[in-house]
Parts: sequence; C-alpha cells; structure tokens
Amino acid sequence: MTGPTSPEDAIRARALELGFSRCGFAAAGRSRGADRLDRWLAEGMHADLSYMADRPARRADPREVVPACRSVVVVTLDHGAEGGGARAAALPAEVARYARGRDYHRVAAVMLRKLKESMHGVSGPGHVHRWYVDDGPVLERSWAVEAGIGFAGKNACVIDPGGGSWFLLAVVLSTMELRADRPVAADCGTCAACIPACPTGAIVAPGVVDARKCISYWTIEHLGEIPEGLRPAIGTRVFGCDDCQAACPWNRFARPASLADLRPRELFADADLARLASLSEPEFDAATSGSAVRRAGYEGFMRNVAVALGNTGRAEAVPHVERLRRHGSELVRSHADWAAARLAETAR
Ligand code: B12
Ligand code: SF4
Ligand code: SF4
Repeated sequence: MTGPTSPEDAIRARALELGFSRCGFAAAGRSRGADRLDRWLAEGMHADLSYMADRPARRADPREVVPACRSVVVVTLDHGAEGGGARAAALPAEVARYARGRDYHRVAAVMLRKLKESMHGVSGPGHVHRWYVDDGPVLERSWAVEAGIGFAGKNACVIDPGGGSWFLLAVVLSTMELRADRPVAADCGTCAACIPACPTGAIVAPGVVDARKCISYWTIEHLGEIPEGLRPAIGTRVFGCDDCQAACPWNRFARPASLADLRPRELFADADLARLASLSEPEFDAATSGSAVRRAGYEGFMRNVAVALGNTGRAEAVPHVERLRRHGSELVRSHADWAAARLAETAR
C-alpha cells in the first residue's frame, strides 16, 4: 500500500482519520457568496445578530482574516438524523438534531487542533493554519460549496448529493496553496419542497433565509421575548428547527452520526415537555453540560418550553404551564401566561 502522495491527500486522509466525514479544498479569495451576504445584511435579515454585520468585508474574504491566506479547507461532521422526535414522550418536544448529542463546537475543536498540527507537519514552518467552527468571520456554507462538499439548497443548507445535509461545517484558513476541488454537479432542480415546509415562511427566496422569521433564530439566538404572532408556528420546538431539512429528498441518503459523541442524549432525543418544564436551573446546567442547548440559556430554554406547552393543545399540559406561571423569571412567566390563555382556547 502506498502512503498519501500530495499535501491534499495527506490532509484529507488525516481529516477523515480524525473523524471528519468529508474534506474539501477551495482557493481563497472573495467568496462567491459574498454578494448574497451583502444583500442579506442590507435587507436586515440578520435580525439582531450584530456579529454578522460587523465588518462584512472580513466575512466576505478570508484574506482579510488571515493575510496571505491561499486556501480554505472545509471539513464536515455528520450529526445524523437519529431520534425520530420524541415518539415515546407523553408531551413530545423537539430539539434540533444537531444539538441532541455533545456540542459539535467542542467535538470539532479537539479534532481541528490535531488537524492544524498535522497541517503544520505537511506545510513545514512559516505557514499559518487558522481554524473556525461556526464562530469565525467566515461564510462557511459558501466555502463548502466552492470546496465541492455539496451544493447550496433552496433551504440555504449545503447538501451533499451522496449524503444529504445533516452535517456541520468547520474550516481551516491556510497560507498553503492547495489544489482546489471541483464544485459538485447537482442542484435542487425543480424541487421546492422546503419552502412551503417552513412553518414561518422564513425561506423568503430560494437559498435565502430571513433570520427574523426563522424558528432557529428565535429559540436559540434570541434572548428576550418571542413575538406573539410567531409563537403558534413554533409548535413544540424547544431548540432550533429541522423542518426545511426534514422535507428535503436528498436526506434519504443521510448517514448516521460519524462520532459516538454526537449521538443523541436521551433527554433530547425523546424530549418530554413535562420533564423539561420541571427542570431547575442547576438541573438544566447539569443536563446541558457539554451540550449546544446551553446556548439558549436557562431562561430562554424555559421560555421555549412554555411556548411549546401552549402549542400542544393538550389538557395534560395545563399543570406544567401553571408551574411555569410561578417561575422565578418574568420572561418565563409572561410566556407561560400566553400558553395558559392558548390552552384555554385549544386544549382537549
Ligand atoms: C447566522 C447563522 C444562522 C442564522 C441565519 C441563517 C442563515 N441562513 O443565514 C440562524 C440562527 C437563523 C441559523 C439557523 C440555522 N443554522 Co445556522 N449559521 C449561521 C452562521 C453563523 C452564518 C450564516 C451566514 O453566513 N448567513 C448569511 C447568509 C447570506 O448566508 P447562508 O444562509 O449561509 O447562505 C449562503 C449559501 O447558501 C450561499 N449560496 C446560495 N446559493 C449559492 C450558490 C453558490 C454557487 C454559492 C457559492 C453560494 C451560494 O450563499 C450564502 C452566502 O454565502 C453559520 C456559520 C458560518 N460561520 O457560516 C451557521 C450555519 C449556516 N448554520 C447551520 C445550521 C445547522 C443551522 C440550522 C439547521 C440549525 C437548526 N437546526 O436549527 C438552521 C437552518 C436555517 C437555514 N435553513 O438556514 C450550519 C449549516 C450546515 C449545512 N449543512 O448547511 C452552519 C454552517 C453552522 C456550522 N458550522 O455547521 N443559522
Ligand atoms: S430552520 Fe425552520 S423556521 Fe428556519 S428556515 Fe428552516 S424550516 Fe424555516
Ligand atoms: S427540499 Fe428540494 S428545494 Fe429544498 S433544498 Fe431540498 S432539494 Fe432543494
């Protein structure tokens, strides 16, 4: 057997050995998605995600982040589609699939540190390899498209025609010149299933998601009150939303989670609103240790649980809503009041 013969082969082999599910390379420059970013920001579609509007020129071009950047290495982690959404629970709740296991940012960080070390071995001294997973000023999806990981779907997600979209992205900005991969030759074609599948109409044009309407934004990123008009459409989702991916026919090719750490924790795979509504802050902290769900914060999460209970239309939800109406947080109490009023109209 022969060993890797090129820097690209060596880096790809190492990425896969570390547990990443894909690895591709793109030539650094102004991102092909940069104009889309400019339009999105100009329309205010970033809601109050101020980091998105902060120095957009930087986000548009990795050479503004790492001077002399020549290549963008894109790696992915399959989080899988496991956990059918709480079939066993009495009052089922939905937690986005990517967040049911250990926080991918933590999982990927350990692997990216090792990948970076190996890249130094390949490049020799004098090179810079800077990694980001979600948190950097990098248009990760656009780079994934350019690096041949997949195509940009009408739901804005990167879709691998051989493996769907249930995966997460990370990048390494490198001063090494690496041979770019070719973009994949596939697209959505005439399909548009994700657009009507979005409960809030957040996919405002093919490939364009308005964060101001997206359930993922309201239940994960937004810390304060959720507008009343949006609450019914949130349904029983307590953290994120998967509907535009669940509707996608390419996901019949999805693979299971690539790493055991990403497989669902029982609390989130079979999430039960009754159980979630009873969580004290220390219990929430313990249950979300090392989990992405912690991002919503205790108050934000319990606010989401209150809204979800209000949307069950079930009389069994009433005692749990009543408990949340006595919660220590004014934010949670006010959403529980709304839930109580909604259940009074809808519960059977
Ligand atoms: C801000 C953000 C959000 C916001 C805004 C969403 C949005 N669409 O922008 C909110 C909070 C709503 C959100 C929600 C979600 N997010 Co998010 N989010 C981000 C973040 C931090 C920035 C995204 C961004 O730049 N938006 C600006 C807009 C203009 O770009 P975009 O929507 O990404 O679309 C790009 C491509 O589609 C591309 N494009 C479209 N057509 C074409 C054609 C060509 C030829 C090219 C080159 C590019 C291209 O153009 C756009 C700009 O580059 C990225 C991480 C990162 N640093 O990139 C994660 C990221 C995009 N999110 C991710 C995930 C998993 C989600 C959720 C599925 C989570 C959930 N289950 O609740 C939802 C999905 C919502 C959706 N359908 O987009 C993953 C996506 C993985 C994938 N396979 O695509 C990322 C990459 C995080 C990660 N590291 O894995 N997210
Ligand atoms: S994550 Fe949910 S709310 Fe956001 S665009 Fe997709 S389906 Fe719509
Ligand atoms: S559901 Fe259809 S239109 Fe939407 S991303 Fe998937 S293939 Fe594209």
